[in-house]
Amino acid sequence: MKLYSFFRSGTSHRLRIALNLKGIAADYVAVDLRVDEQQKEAFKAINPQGLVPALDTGEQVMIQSPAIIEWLEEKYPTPALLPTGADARAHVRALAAMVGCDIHPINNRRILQTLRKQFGADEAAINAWCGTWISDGFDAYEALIAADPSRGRFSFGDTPTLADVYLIPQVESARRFNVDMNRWPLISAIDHACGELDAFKQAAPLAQPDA
Ligand SMILES: N[C@@H](CCC(=O)N[C@@H](CS)C(=O)NCC(=O)O)C(=O)O
Repeated sequence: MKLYSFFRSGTSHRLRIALNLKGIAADYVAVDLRVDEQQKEAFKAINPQGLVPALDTGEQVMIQSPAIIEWLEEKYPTPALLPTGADARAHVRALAAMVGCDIHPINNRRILQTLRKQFGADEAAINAWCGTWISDGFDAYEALIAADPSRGRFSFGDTPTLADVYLIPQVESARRFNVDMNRWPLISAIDHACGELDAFKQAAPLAQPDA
């Protein structure tokens, strides 16, 4: 398999974690977002959306990290990223969606570039923008996990799930935008627990060949 990735991309990071948790190796192909390589014809032939990640399985090229991670879960069911039981699965999927649908997309590079270029935002404004939406999402995430009797060392239970796969890259991004993580002790504890696992360590931005 070939993984088209950028070290600092949150969506690439979440896919790297999922691949590592499943024990699946993929050759790393760096796409440098700093020089807009994702917009070049060569990459658009792989993903016409001009976004990373993409996963070339040899049989097909897959895009959209949620779709790829669901494909991984179906194709390589163990270890499972979703708990058993429809109610628990809905809860874990909701936590993942809070990050994947409601925090990450509005802090994405192309949004920030538009804020800079068309709306004159400086770096302080960019940090404030990202801080607003990360804090809004993390406040709700922290409240949900605080209220969940099934919470263990991770977002749900004592093994990493899809929720952690989405959460950890967003914590990484929060730090990059100078968001003070002390406000969310439960999320910080989960970040610490994940940070002890090789699957997460090896997926970290600074562990990538293009870092
Ligand atoms: N919904 C897509 C989003 C992918 C995405 O936004 N990727 C970002 C990096 S995290 C990207 O390639 N950005 C390029 C740009 O903003 O121009 C997914 O989950 O795969």
